[in-house]
Amino acid sequence: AYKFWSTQPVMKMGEDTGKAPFEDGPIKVQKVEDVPTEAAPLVAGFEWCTVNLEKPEELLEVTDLLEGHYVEDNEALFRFKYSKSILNWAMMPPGWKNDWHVGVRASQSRKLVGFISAVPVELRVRNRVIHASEVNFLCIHKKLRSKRLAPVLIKEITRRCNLENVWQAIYTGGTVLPTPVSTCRYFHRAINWQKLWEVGFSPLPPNSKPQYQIRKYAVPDNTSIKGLREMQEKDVDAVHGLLKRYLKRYDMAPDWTGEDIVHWLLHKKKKDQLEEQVVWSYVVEDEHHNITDFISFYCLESSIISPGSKHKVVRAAYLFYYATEVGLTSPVDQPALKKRLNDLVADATILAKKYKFDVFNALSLMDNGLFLEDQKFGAGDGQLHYYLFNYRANPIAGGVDKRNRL
Ligand code: YNC
Ligand code: MG
Repeated sequence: AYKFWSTQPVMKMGEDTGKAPFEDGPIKVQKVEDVPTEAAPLVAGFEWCTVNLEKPEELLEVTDLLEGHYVEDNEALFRFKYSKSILNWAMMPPGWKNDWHVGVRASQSRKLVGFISAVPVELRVRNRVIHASEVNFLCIHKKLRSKRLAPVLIKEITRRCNLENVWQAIYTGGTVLPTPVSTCRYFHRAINWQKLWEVGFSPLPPNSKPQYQIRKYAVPDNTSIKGLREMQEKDVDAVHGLLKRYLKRYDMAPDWTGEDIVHWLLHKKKKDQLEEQVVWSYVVEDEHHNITDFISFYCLESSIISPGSKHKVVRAAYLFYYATEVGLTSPVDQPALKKRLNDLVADATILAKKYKFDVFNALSLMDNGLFLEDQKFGAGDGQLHYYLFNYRANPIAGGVDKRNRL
């Protein structure tokens, strides 16, 4: 098993369990001058390319490949549908490199049949910050599956990261590989229950009726936190400080600059009026004009695969970063924190409804265990495993454990 992964610098399955804590650190250390300057050849009939996402026609090729061939749920009812704007957002953050947008084309037809990407990230694991990359959007055309092409793509993105003196990476996925550093569960909060039921996403519980479910998931029209408003450019420093302090609570988190905050949290309305909004961020400004909280979510649609369906997509809001000062005393005032997070997420749900989302998704990470149940999120069947490449790390207590402690 794991013919490919057993050759890679990742922890072996079980290497981390039942052991006394060990020291976190790189698995193997290499030098840029030892990295091959050319890509390994692909099987006959295929060739490497670097995809230029700034060219609309190339961006479209990636959205098309992903729309037809990217991640599906276990029952193959839905497939992630990444829009052009979300791909721009996800693959072109500060410091992005064109070289890290790697494609495979069929030599004859020029058709894009494979893709993998990486973006730079300063990743803190416990008390060390790793200059790493985040690998995402690995996708192979359905007709080319199970031909051992994925390892070739993974080795090529590794080579291109190594050439830039990047030796560690973080990546996530639903499949079990050696070896998750943490594992989370997906939770879903219905907003448009009727539609979610019609498309087979939400079940009708035994002894319930559609009208009961609709009532259960109803949300008010207006938000309740005093001073809650859309985040603006002028809030960047305050949100940056707030998030830095809040993320100290966790063993693994990105170490963002102010520029990252702008990119990941601010919807730039003026840049392109036509561009669809990807991220929604809100702050709470108190009576002294201090920013005491922020919360954000992003939009990701899923196509409904069944051709006969009356609905074409499910529009999902994914809870993104948040932070608060409330209850963040030392020691933490758990009831105050819990109350505040519930209020923030309740308001975020109201806003997600206002912007026509069908469902609000969240993972069992950060402090989400403090509000998931009260805010009517239900556990989904999906898990998300977090992996580190070329880094040995003690397991990070996942949200799954946290959830069990509720
Ligand atoms: C996966 N998701 O185990 P072994 S997530 C990593 N991540 O290897 P083949 C994966 N490895 O077991 P197929 C993987 N899925 O023999 C499979 N593998 O050691 C491993 N699906 O290759 C698998 N996107 O080509 C096995 O398989 C080997 O044709 C088999 O292709 C796989 O983006 C795939 O789910 C996933 O498009 C491309 O099924 C294909 O099935 C597909 O015969 C739908 O491959 C879309 C999908 C994955 C989303 C994601 C993160 C990817 C991370 C990759 C690892 C990065 C490592 C760090 C590199 C940078 C280092 C630095 C510095
Ligand atoms: Mg293959």
